[in-house]
Amino acid sequence: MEEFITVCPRNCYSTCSFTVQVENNIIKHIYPYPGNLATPNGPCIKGLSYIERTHSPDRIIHPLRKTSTGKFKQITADEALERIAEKLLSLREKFGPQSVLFYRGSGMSGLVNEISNSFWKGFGGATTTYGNLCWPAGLEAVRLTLGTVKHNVPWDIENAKTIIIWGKNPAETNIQETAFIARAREKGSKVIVIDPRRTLTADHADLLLSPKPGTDGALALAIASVLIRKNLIDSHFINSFVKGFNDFCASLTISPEDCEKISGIPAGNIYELADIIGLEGPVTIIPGYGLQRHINGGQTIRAILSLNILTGNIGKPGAGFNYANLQSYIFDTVKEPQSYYPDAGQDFPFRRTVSMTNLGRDISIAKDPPLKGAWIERGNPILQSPDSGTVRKSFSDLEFVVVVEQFMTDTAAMADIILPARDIFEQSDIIGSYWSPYVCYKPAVITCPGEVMPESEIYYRLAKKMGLNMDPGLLPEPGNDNIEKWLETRIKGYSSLTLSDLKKGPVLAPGLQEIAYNDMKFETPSGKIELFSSEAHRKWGISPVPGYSPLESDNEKYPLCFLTPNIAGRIHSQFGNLDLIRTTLQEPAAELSPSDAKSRGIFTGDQIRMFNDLGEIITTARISHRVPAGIIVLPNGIWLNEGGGGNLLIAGRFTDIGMGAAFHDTQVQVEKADKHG
Ligand SMILES: Nc1nc2c(c(=O)[nH]1)N[C@H]1C(S)=C(S)[C@@H](COP(=O)(O)OP(=O)(O)OC[C@H]3O[C@@H](n4cnc5c(=O)[nH]c(N)nc54)[C@H](O)[C@@H]3O)O[C@H]1N2
Ligand SMILES: Nc1nc2c(c(=O)[nH]1)N[C@H]1C(S)=C(S)[C@@H](COP(=O)(O)OP(=O)(O)OC[C@H]3O[C@@H](n4cnc5c(=O)[nH]c(N)nc54)[C@H](O)[C@@H]3O)O[C@H]1N2
Ligand SMILES: [Mo]
Repeated sequence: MEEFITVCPRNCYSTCSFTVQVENNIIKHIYPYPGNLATPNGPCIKGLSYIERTHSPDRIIHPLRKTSTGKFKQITADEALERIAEKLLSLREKFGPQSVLFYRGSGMSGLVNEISNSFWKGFGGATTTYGNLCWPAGLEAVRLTLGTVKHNVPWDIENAKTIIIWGKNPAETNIQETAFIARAREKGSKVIVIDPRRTLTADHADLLLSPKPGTDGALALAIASVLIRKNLIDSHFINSFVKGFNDFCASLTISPEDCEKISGIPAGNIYELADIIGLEGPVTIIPGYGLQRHINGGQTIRAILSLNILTGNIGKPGAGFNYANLQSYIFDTVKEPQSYYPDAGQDFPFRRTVSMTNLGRDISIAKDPPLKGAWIERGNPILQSPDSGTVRKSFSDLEFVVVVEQFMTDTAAMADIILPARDIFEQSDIIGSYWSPYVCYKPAVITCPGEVMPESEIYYRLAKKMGLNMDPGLLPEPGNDNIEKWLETRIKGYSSLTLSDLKKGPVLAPGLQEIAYNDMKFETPSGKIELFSSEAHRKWGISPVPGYSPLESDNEKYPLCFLTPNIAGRIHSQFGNLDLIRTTLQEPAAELSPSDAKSRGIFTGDQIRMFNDLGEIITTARISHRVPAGIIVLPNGIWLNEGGGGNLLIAGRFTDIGMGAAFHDTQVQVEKADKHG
C-alpha cells in the first residue's frame, strides 16, 4: 500500500488536505492530514466519497458520440479527436475562431488548467465568458474598499470575542471553519448568525437574526448610524486609515426603527448588535457568498464592511472581514477578480466574451460571427446558469457541442461528443485556496481509467491533429512526468515555492500575512481604506459610499422568495449521484414554512409545482421550521432528473458590481402538482 498527501481540488472554501492510500491502482483509504492547520480533521463526507467516485461504475471512461437517434455510442479516443479536429477546423474556416465558445466551469481547480487557455489561444482565440456565477460582487466590494482581498488565517478566529456569520452557512459549506468557531465559543466568544433561514450553522449560535432577503444593507447601515451616534467608533483608526468618513456619515438615513420595517429585524436587536460590535471586540465578520447574490449585493457587502472600518476591526488578531482570502489563490488566474472584466487590460487571449449571467441569451444573439460550436469543460452550465431554459435552447441551436465530463450530467447529455474527464487522483497539480492560507500539491496517484485523458493531453493530441503550431512550453506532451516538469517551470517565479517542498506537504502562501493588513497598507487609489470610492462610482455607477436599495420583487403574483443555497452533500451539481451521499444524507427537497404549506394544502413528500413567468419545475416538498414564511428553499445543483433545476425559474440578472448573478432575487408561487390533474 502506497500513501500520499493530497488535496481536494473542488471549488470550496476549505481545500482540505488528506492522505490517501493506494493499492494496485485502487483508492483504498482516506485519512486526515493534520499537517494542514486549516483542515486538520480531514475532508468532509464528499472528500471521503472519492473512494466511490473515482471508481464509480457510472463514470464515463470512454468517449461517446451522439447518434442520429439521440443515443450515445462509445467511440475510440482517436475517432473522437478526429471528428472534433475536423469540425473545429471547419468552423474556424467558415466563421472564424470566435464562432466557438470555450466555457470552463469551476469543477476542478489547479494550475494545470492554464493549459486549456493556451490551446484556445493557439486556435486563434475563441469566444469565452465574462463575469462569474459565484462571488464577484463581494470580491469587487472588498477590493474597492481595501485594495486587495484577503483575511486572517482561519485559526485566528479563536482570538475573536464576537463572531458574526452573515449570510454564510459554514456548517454545510466550510465545515472546517466551524471547528475554529466552536473553539472560540468555548473560550467565551459570542457567535451571531444573520440569515433568513435557521441554518445548521445557526443551531450553534448565541443569536440568530433573520432579515428579509436582500435587506442586509439596510441593517448594516442602521447599525452604522447607531455606532456613530453612540460614539462606539474607533476615531484614531478612522483618522489614520480611512477615506470618506464624513461623506459616509452624511449619507446615513436609515434608523433602526426604519430598518425594522425594511428588514423585519426588531429595532431592539439592531441597537443590541451595535453595542456588541462597538463594545465587544475584537470582531470578526464572516460574510458569505449567498448574501451577495442579489442585485444590491455589492453595496450590501460594502455596507457590512463599514462596520469593521468604523470600529477599527481590521489588521488585528481576532478582527477582520473574512469574505475571501486570496493570499494562496495565486494560480487561478481564471478566477482572479481582474479577469472578470472584458476591458481589464490584461493579456486577453479572447477577443469576444459572452456573459456567464446571461449565457443563453448571449449565445443566441452573438453576431459577427454567430456562435456555432461550444466546448464545455469543468462545468455544468445547463443546470448551474441562471435562466437555464434559455441556456438549453441556445445549446440545442448550436451545430456542435463537446463536453469533457466524468458523469452524464444535464450538460453532458446535450453534447455531440463527450470526452471522459480526469478526476482528482489522476493528474498532478498545484492548488491554491480562497480561504486556507496553504498552497498544496496534488499528486497523480493512479492512472486514468479507460480512455480518460486529462485536458492537457486532449489538447495536445487535438493540436497535433489540427496542425496548430503550439509552443511546447505552453502545451506539454502527454504523460504526468511532463506535467510535473511543466509545474516546476511554472512556479519558478515564486521564489519561496518549489515543487520538492510542496511534495513534502502544504506550504504557506508566499508572503503570507497571518493577520491580513497588519501593515496597514491598502492598495486603493488613496492608499487608505475607502469608505468613499470614486472608482466604485466611475466603474459601476453606484454611489461612492455604501448604500442600500431595495430589491424589485413582484410579490402579489409570486409571493415566495426563492433561495437556492449550497448543501453539505454536494459541491453544486457534483456528488449527489454517489451512494455514500444518497444513503447518509437527507434527500434534497423544496423546503417551505408550515404556514405557507398549510395555506396551499401541501404536506411533506407531496409533489409540488414551483413556477413563475420563466417556467416551472416539479419537485418534492418538505415542511420545515428552518424556513420562515414567505421563503421557499431548493438547494442549487440538484439534477433535473431528481426534481432540481431551480435555475429554470431564475432570471439572468447582474449584481450591481462585479458582473455576478443575482440568483436570489427570484419570486415564485407553488401549488400541489396534481392540482391540474
Ligand atoms: N458543501 C458545500 N460546500 C460548498 C459548496 C457546495 O456546493 N457545497 N460550494 C462552494 C462554493 S462555489 C461557494 S460559492 C460557497 C457558498 O457558500 P456560502 O457562502 O455559505 O453560500 P450559500 O450557501 O449560497 O448561502 C449562504 C447563506 O446565505 C443565505 N442568504 C441568502 N440570501 C441572503 C440574504 O439576503 N441575506 C442573508 N443574511 N443571508 C442570505 C442563505 O440562506 C444561506 O444560508 O460554498 C463553497 N462550499
Ligand atoms: N440557483 C443557483 N445557481 C447557482 C448557484 C446558486 O447559489 N444558486 N451558485 C453558483 C456558484 S457559486 C457556482 S461556483 C456555480 C458552479 O457551477 P459549475 O462551475 O458548473 O460547477 P459544478 O456544478 O460543480 O460542475 C462541475 C462539473 O465539472 C466536472 N468535473 C470535475 N472535474 C473535472 C475535470 O477535471 N475536468 C472536467 N472537464 N470536468 C470536471 C464535474 O463532474 C461537474 O459536472 O454554480 C452557480 N449556480
Ligand atoms: Mo461558488
